[in-house]
Amino acid sequence: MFVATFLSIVRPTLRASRPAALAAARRALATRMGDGDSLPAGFREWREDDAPPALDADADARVSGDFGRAPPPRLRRPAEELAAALEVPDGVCQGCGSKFQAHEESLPGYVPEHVLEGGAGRSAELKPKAVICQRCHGLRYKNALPTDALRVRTDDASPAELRPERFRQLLRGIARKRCVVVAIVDVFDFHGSLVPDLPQMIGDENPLVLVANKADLLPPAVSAAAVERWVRAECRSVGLPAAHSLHLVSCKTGGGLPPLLEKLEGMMARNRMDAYVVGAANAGKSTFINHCLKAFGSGGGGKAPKGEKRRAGHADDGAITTSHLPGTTLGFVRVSMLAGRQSLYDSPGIVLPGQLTSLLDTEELADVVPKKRADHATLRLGEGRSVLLGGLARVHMRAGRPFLFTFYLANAVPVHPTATAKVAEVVEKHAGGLLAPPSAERLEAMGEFEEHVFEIDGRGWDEAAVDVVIPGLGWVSVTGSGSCTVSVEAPRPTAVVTREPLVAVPIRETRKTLVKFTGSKLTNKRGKTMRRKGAAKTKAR
Ligand SMILES: Nc1nc2c(ncn2[C@@H]2O[C@H](COP(=O)(O)OP(=O)(O)OP(=O)(O)O)[C@@H](O)[C@H]2O)c(=O)[nH]1
Ligand SMILES: [Mg+2]
Repeated sequence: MFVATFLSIVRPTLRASRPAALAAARRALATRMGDGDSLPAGFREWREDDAPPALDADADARVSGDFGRAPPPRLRRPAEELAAALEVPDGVCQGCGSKFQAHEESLPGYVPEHVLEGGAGRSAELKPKAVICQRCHGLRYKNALPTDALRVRTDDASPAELRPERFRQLLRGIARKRCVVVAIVDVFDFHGSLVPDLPQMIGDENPLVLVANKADLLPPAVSAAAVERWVRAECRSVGLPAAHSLHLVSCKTGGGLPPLLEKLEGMMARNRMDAYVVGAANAGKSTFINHCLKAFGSGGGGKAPKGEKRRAGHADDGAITTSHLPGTTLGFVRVSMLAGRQSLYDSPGIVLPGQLTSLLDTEELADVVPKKRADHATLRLGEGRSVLLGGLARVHMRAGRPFLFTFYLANAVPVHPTATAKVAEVVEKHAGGLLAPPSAERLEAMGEFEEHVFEIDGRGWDEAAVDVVIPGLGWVSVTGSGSCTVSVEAPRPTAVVTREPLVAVPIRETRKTLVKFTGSKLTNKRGKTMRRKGAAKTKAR
């Protein structure tokens, strides 16, 4: 096994600026709690076959706060001055921006010849309804690609049209235009969705509107102001140019979008600028544009093809294709805004190689990309304990005092604690079954995992010390007193890193909702076994 590639030390200097009194109080608290073997109030020792208490029943009600369904934006102009509509040239798929072609099914834009002649080739007035390519049709209505060859990959095996390098070149052209750049990041996968060459795409002069999307997935107790402060600090630390404005939103529920839409419309109208929506694949760019279409007067609403159900949350006719597959949009898609005076462009997302999602197939992605807020689990792990995150990653408590580990992952990824000494045996026995995704064969194909080792200094039981991020999968927040060595094994080339905790005070939240997962089951307060949401998908495939 390949060991210790990435050593991250949580520097004591991070705490040096805090008031001395607070530090002393923490030290006193840590001492009262003993040498780390005793637990803070509200926690008890975890045993392998422990029956965990139930999640707080009203957690969902408390959560949404600002990120529930939002009212439409209050706009200062009459609707006819704002009218927006999807406008793609003839011969281009409005779902993904690819040029139509009828000769090769495994290339983007494929439409069978009779459809091309009957629909896509006709002028706008004659078109019965918008034709979309076979790839978009598969993603919209079957949640899958017609063929795996149509996937955007980071390796050189894929055709030129599907390579991230082509998309990067397209996006770099934006820097030469005078426009507003709307950069979208997925706040639940922040470090997996921050495009490193974003500054080169924005250009020096263009105003940047930063949008932290998927706020509906964050734990209930997190305040929007705290998340915004955290996003600003993280952006500064990776050298992103200062944003003109920052918005925490959920493009799924519409929460936080009204002020963003007002701001965007104002900037475009005042400066007579077009706007480009950019970001990593899967960040939610197309979902955002579809919201703009709805808010400014033109939206989906077409019917699903006969015999096929319309999927909730999926784009329909009159909208851009969205899906959990990274690399859905393949070209610029234009939306005319402000009654045709300006344009808003969707763009292809960048598939980043360090993201675990780039290794997964569509079925696995359906499990791993979170759709709704998960039940976040907290476990206390001592030396020699490990937690298996489905078959996709393993967290090991290598040395030091026991710490609390809070797992922020999609619900369909099982959190399975075991002894480190038994990991190989448990993986061998349960791969593809209890420990799915992925299937046993796909796990084999992922090859040897790489181990990343981190030295962690605790900040006491009331403040998370660090987040260990597995880009594309989620993160583990580590809390405790003293120090410990933690390692994470994940398939190459997943870039496991540490960062300042997003949820700074996880303990108070998780104390009430302490959940311990064993495989795909959890037990409620009355001792009854409940199936975890999404657990049906974790059976052997
Ligand atoms: N929970 C949640 N899911 C979201 C949100 N916004 C988008 N999604 C989901 O995230 C996935 C990706 O959304 P898209 O809009 O296709 O993302 P994109 O940035 O256009 O992706 P590419 O076209 O691949 O670059 C879809 O499954 C969306 O339903 C959100 O605010 N909350
Ligand atoms: Mg898209």
